[in-house]
Amino acid sequence: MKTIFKFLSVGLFCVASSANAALLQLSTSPVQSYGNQQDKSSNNTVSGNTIALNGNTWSSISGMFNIIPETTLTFDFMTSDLGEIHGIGFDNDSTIDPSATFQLGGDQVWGIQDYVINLQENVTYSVTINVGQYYTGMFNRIFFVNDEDRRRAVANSTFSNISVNNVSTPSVAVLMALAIAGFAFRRK
Ligand SMILES: [Ca+2]
Ligand SMILES: [Ca+2]
Ligand SMILES: [Ca+2]
Repeated sequence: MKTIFKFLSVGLFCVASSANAALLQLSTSPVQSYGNQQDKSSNNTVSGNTIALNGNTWSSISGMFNIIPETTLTFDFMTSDLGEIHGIGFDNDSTIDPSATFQLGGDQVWGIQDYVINLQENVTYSVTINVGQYYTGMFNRIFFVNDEDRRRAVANSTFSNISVNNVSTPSVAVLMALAIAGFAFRRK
């Protein structure tokens, strides 16, 4: 009986933990140019769950993204050379849209401003964006902005550990509570 509860609680804990973590496998999908004439260099590198953009680069990666009101987008962000716009968002075409772009920083004001950070170079920031509170629906690409309109642009952006989370927090909380209850029961 004790063993059953042990497996049950461990199982529930795993479900609770994994339900909210869906790391994007970026390298399985080709990177596309985004922003039409905005994308000047298309200089990006992708490996695993990391995309790095260099110069004046706007890129997107195809996928099926169902954004519901509870959806959050989490990732780590780092730049070693600040540009004009560092940002991220979801779209269904390659035309730029400030209402879909969450700006993280840079010295040009553009897009949704609620997640702007006073970015310092060479510092990694863990970011969580409540995307579903801004827009919902099906989107066929996630895009990344590294804007710097000058010759020999040297700005860069690195996004890693990107995950789109569609499980509402209460569901996870309930599963966690069940798992903890399982552990507590087992201890008796
Ligand atoms: Ca530009
Ligand atoms: Ca668009
Ligand atoms: Ca610009």
